[in-house]
Amino acid sequence: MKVAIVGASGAVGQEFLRILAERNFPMDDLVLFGSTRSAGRKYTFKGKEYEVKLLQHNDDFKDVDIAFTSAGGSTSEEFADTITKYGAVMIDNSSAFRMCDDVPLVVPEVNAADALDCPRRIIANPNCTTIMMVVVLKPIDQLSHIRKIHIASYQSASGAGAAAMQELEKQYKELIEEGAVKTIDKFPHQLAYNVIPQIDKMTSNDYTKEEMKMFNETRKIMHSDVRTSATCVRVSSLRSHSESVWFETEKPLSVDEIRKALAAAPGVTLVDDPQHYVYPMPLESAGKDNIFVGRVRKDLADDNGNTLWLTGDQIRKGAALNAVQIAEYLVKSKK
Ligand code: 11C
Repeated sequence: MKVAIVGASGAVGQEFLRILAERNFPMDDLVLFGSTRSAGRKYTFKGKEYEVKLLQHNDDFKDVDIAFTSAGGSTSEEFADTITKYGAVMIDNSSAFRMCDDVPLVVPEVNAADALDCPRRIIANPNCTTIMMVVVLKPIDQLSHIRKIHIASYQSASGAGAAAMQELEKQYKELIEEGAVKTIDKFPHQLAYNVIPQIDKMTSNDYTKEEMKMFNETRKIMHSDVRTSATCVRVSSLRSHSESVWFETEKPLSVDEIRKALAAAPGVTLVDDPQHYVYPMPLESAGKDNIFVGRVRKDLADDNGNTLWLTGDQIRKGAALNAVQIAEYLVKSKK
C-alpha cells in the first residue's frame, strides 16, 4: 500500500502525517507532494525522512494506491486525472467534487458504504462544519427523521489554514506591541477581539458558500430531504470549531432519549452537566478525535424541536481524520 499526501506542508497535510502514524495505517510507502513553495521541504514519518516533491502532470502517481489531497479546489480539479489515471483512489478534502453525482461524499459514521461506489476513483471529504454536525445528528435522525436544522457556527482560525492561525496570533501580538492590528490578509477583517459573520464567499441568496455547503452536503451525506439554515461565523479560537444546533424531528423526542442515543454513538462524546459548568469547549476538543456534545435541551420555541451544542477539532475529524477513516474503511472492505 503506497500512500500519497498532496498539500503535505499545510495544516491538514501535517495532520495526515500524525494521524497515519498514530493509527498505524497499513502502508508500506509514502510520497509527499506540494507546490513550488513547499517542494524540497523534509518531514519525518515513523522515523524516516521524506522530501516533498513538486506536484506535476507526470507519472508520479503510477504506484500510488490512496492519495489524500488537501491543496485547494483548483489544484484538485487540475490534478484529479493525473492522480487517478493509474488506479489510485483520491480522497479529496476540497469542495471541488462534493456535489458531483458520481463522487461519493462520505462521513464513515454516517454513510461509509457510499465510499464503495466511486466510479471516478474520487471520494470527497465533506466540509468540516458539516462533518461534525452529521456525526452528531445521525443517531438522532435514527430515532425520528430530522426535518429542519438551524445552526450557528463558531469557527476557529484553523479552518482557514496554518497561515491564518499564525495571522491571528500575530494580530494579538501587534495589538499588544504596537497598539493596532497591521496584518489583515487571510480574513476579510481583524479577527483578534472580534467575530466575523462571513466564511467563504457570499452567494446570490445572501448565504455564504460555507452556509450553502451545510445545506447541500448534509442532504447528500444523510440521504435526507432535511433543510439546514446556517449562519457561519469566524471566532478567535485557534483550533476546533463549535456549533449551536436547533433541530426539528418528525415526532417529539425527549432529552433523555437524545442523550442516550448520543452516549452510544460512534465518534461522539457526551459532556453534559451544565448545572456544574460542564459542557464541551474548543480548548478541550482541540487535538482530540471525537465530536463533543452538551447543552442538550428542549427548544422553547418548537414542540418538536431540541437544541444542543457541539465542538470538534476541525483539522482532525473535520478533515484529516475523516479522510483516513474513509481509507481505513476501503482497506477493511477489500479484505
Ligand atoms: C473554514 N470550513 O472553517 C472552512 C474550511 O469547504 O473544505 C473548509 C472549507 C471546505 O474556513
